[in-house]
Amino acid sequence: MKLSRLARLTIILAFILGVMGCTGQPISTTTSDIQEKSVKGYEDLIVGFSQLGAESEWRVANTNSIKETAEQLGVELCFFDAQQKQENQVEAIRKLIVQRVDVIGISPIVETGWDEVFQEAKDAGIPIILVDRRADVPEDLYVSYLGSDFLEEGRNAARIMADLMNGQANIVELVGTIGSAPANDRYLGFREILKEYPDMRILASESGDFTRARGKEVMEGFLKKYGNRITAVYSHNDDMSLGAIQAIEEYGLKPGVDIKIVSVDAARGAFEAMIAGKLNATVECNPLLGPQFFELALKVVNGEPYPRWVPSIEGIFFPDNALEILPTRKY
Ligand code: GZL
Repeated sequence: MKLSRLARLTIILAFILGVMGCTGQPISTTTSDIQEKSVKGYEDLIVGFSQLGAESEWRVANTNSIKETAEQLGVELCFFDAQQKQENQVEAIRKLIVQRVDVIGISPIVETGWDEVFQEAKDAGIPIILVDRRADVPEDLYVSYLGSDFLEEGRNAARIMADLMNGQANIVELVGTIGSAPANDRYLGFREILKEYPDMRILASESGDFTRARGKEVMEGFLKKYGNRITAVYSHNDDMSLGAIQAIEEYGLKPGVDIKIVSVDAARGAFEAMIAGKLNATVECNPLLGPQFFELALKVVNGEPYPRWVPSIEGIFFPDNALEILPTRKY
């Protein structure tokens, strides 16, 4: 029987990946290994993870948490960084299927475009856990979501800004990656609360793609167009806020004073900016999801009960105690 080129390539890839563990270490296969253990421990787990990239302090901390926790628990981790490209995440899932991992974790860069490859994982009997970001797929294509309530983060940002600005503001908004769950929901949650404040207007809203560089560029454009009419910035993450701070200073205004800034993530850089009087509040979005992820993965693999959503534990931070809290921050 003549095999197609794709079939031949898949078999070769399966052989290579099959004898190489996810971490590149050969997996020793003895008779006892072949007889599946009834209940697995962390040291028996082979976990695949498709990370979207390394665009922000938050993402780097999220990756470190996943890798460090796998190391501590003795989990075989097969980790792929998609460098901000959805097609690389799709390819990673297909490699993890060939690798026959026990479970796949993924932080989908955008909400749509996952049905086909998630179905392939399901057909291969490999459960998918959504980590950090959600995907817009049928409920049966993933087993659980571990992450934040981005809508509530947006609502909290609006509540804080209304309080800070006494219900009167001309706001510019730095939006996260277009199409991503955090950007979509932080956008909606903010507007849901803003409806209660007729004197709080959004002058402009544009994506800075969660990066510091783009956040600076977009803020420069806002300042060019609206100048000191702007009285407040709502930024979907701290990296873009730090870029906006630079742009505001270069424009000749004082960030945190002339233009108030409310941000999301609660990364170290935000605490440093609050201590410097350049940022007014940050709504925490916790990236340290490693421990919760592997605990959930083990339950899924062992068929133990687990929730469809494991919410992250988060707070809201202000300048008044930023100096005291900064040393305790892990990211
Ligand atoms: C939110 C996460 C977002 C962060 C950004 O859970 O997906 O992506 O808010 C990061 O800093 O880039």
